[in-house]
Amino acid sequence: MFLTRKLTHSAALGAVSLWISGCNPVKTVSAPACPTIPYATQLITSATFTMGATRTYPEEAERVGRVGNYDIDAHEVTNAQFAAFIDATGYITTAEKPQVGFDVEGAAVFMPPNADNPNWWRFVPGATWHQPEGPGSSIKGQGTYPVVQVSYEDALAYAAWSKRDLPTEAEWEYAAGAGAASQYVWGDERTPSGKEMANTWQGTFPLENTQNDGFDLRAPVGCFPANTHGLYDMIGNVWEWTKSDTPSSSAAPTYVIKGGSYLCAENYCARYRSAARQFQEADLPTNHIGFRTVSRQDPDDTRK
Ligand SMILES: [Ca+2]
Ligand SMILES: [Ca+2]
Repeated sequence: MFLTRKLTHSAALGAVSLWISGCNPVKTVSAPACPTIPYATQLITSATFTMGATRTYPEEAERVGRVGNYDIDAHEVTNAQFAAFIDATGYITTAEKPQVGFDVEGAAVFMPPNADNPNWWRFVPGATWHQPEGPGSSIKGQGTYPVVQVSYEDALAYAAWSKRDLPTEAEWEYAAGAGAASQYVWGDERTPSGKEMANTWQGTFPLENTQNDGFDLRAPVGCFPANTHGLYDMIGNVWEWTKSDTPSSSAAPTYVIKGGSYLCAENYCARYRSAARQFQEADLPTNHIGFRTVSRQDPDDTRK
């Protein structure tokens, strides 16, 4: 059953309506085998570079970016890593507390629109990092999948516990783009020789996902080729929080998220590029945003 009234509005997600679910909305997909990627970091050396792009969205205007020396997680923070943090600290995530505008625990979940509800983001009571699509879903057997349903505060808390930090947008973009001038970090073709290079959406969003890349939702980290810095899933799989805030008209502060997700398609979003950016309310967890962490040689060096 749907409640179709709009209870809140997110700058990044558009209208979000309340979903009262008696069934599990998750599709079952036969996923290809993926190698196990051990936790590792990659060292990035200081640079001044061109951030942004001129050929796409206006918010990506070219500007000078600067980074110091830092290392960055080779893959997105996984469910297993996040579970270790929860076990060690007893931390309670944002989604596990009553949410602003809804007054119950839960988070935003993507669902294809239908005749009853044109919104594709719906607030699902009970959706959390350990049941990302709401009651009935689970992360059992998904320890190597990226954690989602984490707010900015949750991501920052994990980073602090691991004695690391979230990347600035410049740190993230430099590590993702690796200086590439091409449309995609791997070249100007989205699928060279027909090969999917990242977990995105194939088909017409939001109605048809052909899953040519093998995944309807998230993929285990490291299923797709690493970039030239040895970093996996910088493009696609899940969006990633940065600690770069942005001006916002919403009540909550907003931060830049990077890299696009499994919901980015050619006909919508298309933000699976290093320059792409979106602005996300800090307190709105969703099932397509995760994060990775960095450690700076000089902890105070968050130059822009
Ligand atoms: Ca996919
Ligand atoms: Ca990603």
